[in-house]
Amino acid sequence: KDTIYSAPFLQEMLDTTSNLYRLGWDERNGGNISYLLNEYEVLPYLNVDNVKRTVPMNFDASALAGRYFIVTGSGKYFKNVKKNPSENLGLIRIHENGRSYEILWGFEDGGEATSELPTHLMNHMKRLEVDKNHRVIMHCHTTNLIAMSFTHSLKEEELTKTLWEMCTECLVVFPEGLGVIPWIVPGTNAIGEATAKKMEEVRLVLWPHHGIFGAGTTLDETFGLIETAEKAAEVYTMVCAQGGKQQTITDTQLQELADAFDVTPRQGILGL
Ligand code: 2HA
Ligand code: ZN
Repeated sequence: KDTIYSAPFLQEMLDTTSNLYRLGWDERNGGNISYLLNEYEVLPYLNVDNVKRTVPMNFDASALAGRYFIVTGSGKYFKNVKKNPSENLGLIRIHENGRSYEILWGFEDGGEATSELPTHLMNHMKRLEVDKNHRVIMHCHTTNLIAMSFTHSLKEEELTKTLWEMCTECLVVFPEGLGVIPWIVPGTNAIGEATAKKMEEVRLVLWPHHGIFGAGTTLDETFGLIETAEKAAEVYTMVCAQGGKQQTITDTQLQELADAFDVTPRQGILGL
């Protein structure tokens, strides 16, 4: 077998975690990623009959039984992933019973998958129901989006509208808008369930005073989605610092944009 270090999915994880760290969105052990892999992508690198450890889960992930994921580790630092992938990342398979996962590679110092695994797996299950190409769940601590969760309305329509206004790209990148859940203790099944419910309609869910969850078909696309929303939030921060809006993209212009790029803006946002 080839070394797993030559696997494209592993290199992508190293690049993505490094980029997220460099952007300042994954301080300390902040943030986590899970990336659904096809068995044929894993087989060139691993003997998948060689289970190193099995870890129980206290929720039902049977819809993902037999599926493979590369995931970041609980308590691990994105800063360190590139220099030590096999401690900070793991390749897991969801057990047939849906109640545990098997570690096939990584987490070499006895580690386990991210503390946000309930949210990740619940989101994967939900997104796969609505998008057969779905593969990635990404969580990070985007500075300006977190800041906006203190200063801006948390109504999804109002927050989405502000982000759409801040950068012309936004409406095209996330026409379905952004979901917002209440503040809930992280790492719990409850926050996973609340987030997954939103993921039925949207690919971005804000955890107020904490961070963002994004979903997508590739690491690049999911990262790009989060980057776009965070860029808009950064512009909003500067607009406020400069004294507030004097003009903006109008609702009519936003609709023209949607028509030009053939996207459907979420209902109830544009007052047309
Ligand atoms: O992994 O970001 O939400 C640490 C976190 C928890
Ligand atoms: Zn977090």
